[in-house]
Amino acid sequence: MSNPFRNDFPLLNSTFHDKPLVYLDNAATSQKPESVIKAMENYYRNQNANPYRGLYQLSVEATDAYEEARNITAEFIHAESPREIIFTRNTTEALNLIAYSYGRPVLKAGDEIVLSISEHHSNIIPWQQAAKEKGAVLSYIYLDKNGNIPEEEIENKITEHTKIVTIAHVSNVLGTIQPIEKMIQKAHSVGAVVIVDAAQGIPHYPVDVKKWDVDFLVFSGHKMLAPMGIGVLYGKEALLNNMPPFFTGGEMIEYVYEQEATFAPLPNKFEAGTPNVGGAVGLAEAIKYINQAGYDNIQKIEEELTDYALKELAEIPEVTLYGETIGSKNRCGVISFNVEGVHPHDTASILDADGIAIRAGHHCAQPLMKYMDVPATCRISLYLYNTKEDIDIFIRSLKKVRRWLGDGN
Ligand code: C6P
Repeated sequence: MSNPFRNDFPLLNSTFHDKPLVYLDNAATSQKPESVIKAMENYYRNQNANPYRGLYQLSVEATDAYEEARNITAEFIHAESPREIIFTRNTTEALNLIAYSYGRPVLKAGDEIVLSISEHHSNIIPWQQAAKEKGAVLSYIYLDKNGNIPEEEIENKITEHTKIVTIAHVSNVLGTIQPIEKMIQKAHSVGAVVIVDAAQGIPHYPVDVKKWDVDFLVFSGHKMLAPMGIGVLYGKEALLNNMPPFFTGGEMIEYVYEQEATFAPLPNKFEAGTPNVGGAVGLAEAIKYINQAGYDNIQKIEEELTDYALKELAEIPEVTLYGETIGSKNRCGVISFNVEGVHPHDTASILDADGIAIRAGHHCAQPLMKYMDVPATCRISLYLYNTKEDIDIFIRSLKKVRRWLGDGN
């Protein structure tokens, strides 16, 4: 069956090394549909001005476009109010903001920050830094052999010492979907605050911050069809109101005196400097695209392709697969693997020569690599525009890798 979305993505019709592009690195960043590219072009052609600062019509229009993007984002994740949506550059910046403005003021010596061993470096290092400064400790939740968080780990690690639980909804290495609702309930029962890193979740699964009762949630636009340079921090209004600003400067103030300043109300308090209006416009259009495509349809395509790719990979004897098994409801189309006797970088280079884009390396998750006892993995990651043909081309090329580079051939 032909894919109903593929033709909306101009870059997918290009060739690389004279071969049609097979793009299987969606966990790193997604391609952008024509509608997002056009919306941004329209903004820069017809509406561009510095928002908030000008009293002239064009600046008012830029402000309106930016605030409309905030409203659309708030509705998309079911936030109570657009004031709870802070635009950042990306997930990394949003996590740093929380660690700085929420973590540092509340943490004390002996407090624990609970996180999983599969977190991305962006959800580890900001907490290491905050913990070092405050004498707090990072307490890791370890995974079972399929990459799931076991229930006992939630029970044992989230305790009365826990002040913060910070967890990725979906692992960027194993594609495992973690039991965040259970973790939120447990964390709240001990009075801890929960941050969900939705960078790999929100491109594929709907988010309802109210239903989850999550305290903070972060994601990047570029992994969900929007441009790079725009990200989102959601925070409950009461928490955000009590937090000091992260960056300071223009437009985040109420009044500036020679020796001190008062700060603007939400969300401006956390958005110092000229914002990325074009990026926010692109994000709003990406949200419209996802809403129109429908998460159900996105998941249906991805589930079929994930099962197909796992089945094909499992039939290659030299391939080791990591993460949940075929047919599991606990995983998405992020698939890590290795080819026996071949360095992942070599595998990726050979595939690249056939026009196939995959990621190889530690995927910014070195503690997980150490836990899995592998130096690196190859990773394919799927999105709504991928096809069975993409997988077939990938598998054909992968079979060459072992023939060319594997031990004893
Ligand atoms: N993972 C990957 O190839 P930024 O770079 O700020 O947009 O996103 C950081 C980030 C945070 N959390 C998770 C779970 C992620 O997967 C990522 C980004 C990409 O896996 C690039 S390293």
